[in-house]
Amino acid sequence: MKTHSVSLPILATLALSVAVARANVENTPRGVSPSSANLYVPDRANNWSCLDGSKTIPFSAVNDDYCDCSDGSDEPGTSACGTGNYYCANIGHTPSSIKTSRVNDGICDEECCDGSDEYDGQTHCPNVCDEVGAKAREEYERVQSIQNEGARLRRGFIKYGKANKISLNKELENLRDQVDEVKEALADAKDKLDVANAAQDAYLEGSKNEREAARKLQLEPIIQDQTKRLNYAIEIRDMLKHTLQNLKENHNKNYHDLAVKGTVSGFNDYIVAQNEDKAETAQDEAILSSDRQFDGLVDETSLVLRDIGTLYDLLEGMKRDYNTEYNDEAVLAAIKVTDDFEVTWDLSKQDFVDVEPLVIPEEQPVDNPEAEKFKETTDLAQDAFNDAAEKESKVQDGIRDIERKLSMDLGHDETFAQFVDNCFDYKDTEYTYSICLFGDANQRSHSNTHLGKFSGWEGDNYDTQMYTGGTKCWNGPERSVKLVMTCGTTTEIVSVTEPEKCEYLFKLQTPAVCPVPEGEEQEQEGEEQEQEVKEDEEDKEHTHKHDEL
Ligand code: MAN
Repeated sequence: MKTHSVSLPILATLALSVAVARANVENTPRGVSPSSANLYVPDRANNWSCLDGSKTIPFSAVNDDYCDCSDGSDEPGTSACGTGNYYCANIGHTPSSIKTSRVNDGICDEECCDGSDEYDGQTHCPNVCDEVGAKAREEYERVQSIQNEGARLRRGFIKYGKANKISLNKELENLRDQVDEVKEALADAKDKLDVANAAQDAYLEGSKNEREAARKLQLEPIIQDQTKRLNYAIEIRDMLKHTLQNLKENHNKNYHDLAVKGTVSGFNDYIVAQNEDKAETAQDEAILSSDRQFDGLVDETSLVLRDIGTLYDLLEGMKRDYNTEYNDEAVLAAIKVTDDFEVTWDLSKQDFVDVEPLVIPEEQPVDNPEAEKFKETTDLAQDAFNDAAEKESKVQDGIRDIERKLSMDLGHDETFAQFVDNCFDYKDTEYTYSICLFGDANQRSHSNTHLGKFSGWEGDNYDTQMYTGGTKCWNGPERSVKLVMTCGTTTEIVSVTEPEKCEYLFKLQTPAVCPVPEGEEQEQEGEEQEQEVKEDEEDKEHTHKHDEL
């Protein structure tokens, strides 16, 4: 076992101690940082104690490539202990340290750009600190200039945000002042409209008979035509019914002709259904006007035509399949009726051939100045009411919109005010992603998938937002977005990824999160308070003056 013996006489040690101490500061053992140099000074006996106090060894045993101390502090410059830290001065760049186990391990460590970690001559590590340092300084400058420009822009955002808050509050106050006024105007317009409508209704009621008479005259020919059609249809329907009734009663039951039996049974069903229909439409009476009279005739005609169609189907079915050898007279009579009827019937239209539906003419405008006047008055009242309603909802919508904006958490200095409802797109090879800040996030390809709605900030730094409650993922959670912001001189999405299925990570660079130089935030807060106090005073003064008036 290697040991260290104390050989210097005590006196000589004492005499030398000051000089040694000085020399030690200058000649700090390899691997010791300047800030720890004072810990590597021998005592008067030229001994040295491990930093954990566990052992005292000759100072010469420091960095002798043998590990004496249990904390490894005696070998800061060799890998003998391997657990301590080796300091690289890295002149030209930034000092750094590596684990002592990496000293003389044959690898040029990046952290030691000066190459001092490989000094045993086995591996040559060139000193690249000037070069690396220059690059690092360049990068630092680049980041610094982004941050400076970003901070400048952010100050602009804050200025806007604060001014915007003030103007929103003013606008809100102004709109709230208008509420009573627009409500009253609306109620007033509603009253006027009611009065105008009532007057017009009364007039129209009074002139109803006159209008009715004119309309009756106008519709008389067409009503006559439709009545004729209806009567003709009823006549034919009854004739077909009569034919089938006759068939039912008089056909020869001994023949058991299935076609005849089928038709008779269909006819029985028709009679039953018709009785039910009658029960349902029993209350349909009292035609009030000529228009309703005409409409009623048309409806009734189409019901009769439908019956005719049904009855004809029954007869036609029999005609196709009946047994001609039986020569049943009742059957032959029904076939004859079918043949005669068939030529008058258009199967596709389910109406008689060459018959087109009658078209009801428009009501002739009554040439009456009094009626015109009433109409004009109600139209004007209606327009005024619409205007008042529009004004009222504009005020109410405006209040709701401002209240929504004012309730939003836009950062402690209102930095994000100008981003409310601002949307940003990002295209990757498969999808176009879009996010409207404080709104919704979407993913588009051939269709649109909702990724979530703004649900709040995450953490206290105002640099991460969550959007949740998107379209449910197949066999998974509802889609959601985490939006992480980093400092940049422009505001844009720089990447979108999906680290977990249906959980998206949007990265947004923006000046809004660039660090504001220290002290400035407090300065701003101070200014803010000052501004608030000033506004309060102005308000008080205003109220005071108002009261005096
Ligand atoms: C769609 C997209 C993807 C998502 C899958 C999940 O294809 O929304 O982003 O991973 O659905 O099924």
